Amino acid sequence: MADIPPSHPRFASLRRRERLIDGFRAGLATEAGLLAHGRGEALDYLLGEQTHSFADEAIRTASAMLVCARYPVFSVNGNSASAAGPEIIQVLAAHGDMAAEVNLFHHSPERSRRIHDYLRGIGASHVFESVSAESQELPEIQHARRFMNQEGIARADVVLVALEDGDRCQALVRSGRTVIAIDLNPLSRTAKIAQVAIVDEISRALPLLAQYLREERTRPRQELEQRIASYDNNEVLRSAERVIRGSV
Ligand code: PTJ
Repeated sequence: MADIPPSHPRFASLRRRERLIDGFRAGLATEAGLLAHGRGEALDYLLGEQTHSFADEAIRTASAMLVCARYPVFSVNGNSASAAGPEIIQVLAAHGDMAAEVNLFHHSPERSRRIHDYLRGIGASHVFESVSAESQELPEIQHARRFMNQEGIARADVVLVALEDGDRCQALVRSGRTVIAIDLNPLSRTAKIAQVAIVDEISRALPLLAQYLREERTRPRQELEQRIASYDNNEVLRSAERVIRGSV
């Protein structure tokens, strides 16, 4: 990791960039992933690199959905593993019954296995790979993202996706699953299609999600269901867009 002084005004953002570069060098992320991260950085800059109240509301609702879920799965790609590996583990641990599944846009068996092994190595106990000998397929998508592990997303009722493309998000929703998306772009198809869009930087959002999961595991179901019912994703996206437009 480059030697960035903590006094640098954009220390946190530069550290996050270094994580992506390290992930790329370790073979977790792709070149395209570095570009996707740059787009995220630009949006995060416009958001003031902070978790806004609209994101907090989405994270709280996501926490309620994950607690109420029968079987939730965290869909992990090269960027999310690189940018937020330890924070993904925090969320899995805070939930207790949530699995992870490696699902890649630019799929290769080697990179999928590498990300799987990386997550296992840092503490994930239930990690699957979407592409396996007995995968099931999501209808409507042509590329490798259509595969679902039989023990993972194929069985899931709630899927948490991060830095995801719109086609897969849409196919997951159409398949009857509830989708929670983390995406810094409130205008993306993913953010609009997901039932809950967390417009926040992934490594900042996940520790807060882990905190809420720990606090809410024992809350009455009815209270959590009320929160889910009163959540308005369109309003959350409008608020995020207002902040972004207001800062340019
Ligand atoms: O590892 P792979 O092969 O599965 O590929 C992963 C990438 C991210 C390259 C692939 O899914 C992709 O091309 O994604 P997109 O379509 O560029 O979408 C990524 C979205 O995530 C964009 O809307 C970005 O603004 C957003 N984003 C980027 N970095 C972050 C982010 N959102 C939250 N936190 C970030 N750090």
